[in-house]
Amino acid sequence: MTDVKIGIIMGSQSDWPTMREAAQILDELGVAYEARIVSAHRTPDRLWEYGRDAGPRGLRAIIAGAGGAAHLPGMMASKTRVPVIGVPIQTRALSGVDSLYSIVQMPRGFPVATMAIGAAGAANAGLMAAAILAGEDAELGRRLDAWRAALSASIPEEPRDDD
Ligand code: RP5
Repeated sequence: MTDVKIGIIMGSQSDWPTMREAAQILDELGVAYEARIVSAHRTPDRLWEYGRDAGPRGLRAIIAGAGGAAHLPGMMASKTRVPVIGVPIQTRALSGVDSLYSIVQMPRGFPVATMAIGAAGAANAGLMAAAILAGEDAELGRRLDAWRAALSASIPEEPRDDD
């Protein structure tokens, strides 16, 4: 067992600019995580080993991003009962609708908590993972509350003419 409770996995190096948004949120909230490239199609054995070991290693949530035929989150959810948060990567060919549909339409019994397409989805995945951990970590809960309050406070009440 390690202190790392959140795994961020992605199908390709090309997913990292998006998935880094999840990592940045976890950095801001002081949550330890690991980031790994695990591809359902290109490294299936790595996927299997990661899913087999995730629970015993102490992971509490896995953020999984993939694009196109995005089978990584669903396959991971089939291999471990550690909650899987899916991030559909925006693709050039189909704008990420392919990724979204691949991730969101899981059969009954093996859920993936599917986020929005792209960067916003990755950031929200970080927040979702932190919220899961906050259930057992009151200090983290307070940091998450403060993060949310700061975001609310940053929203102006009236629009500006700055264009
Ligand atoms: C998926 O294929 C990855 O998640 C990535 O989004 C997509 C393209 O991968 P690369 O060809 O850029 O490595 O498996």
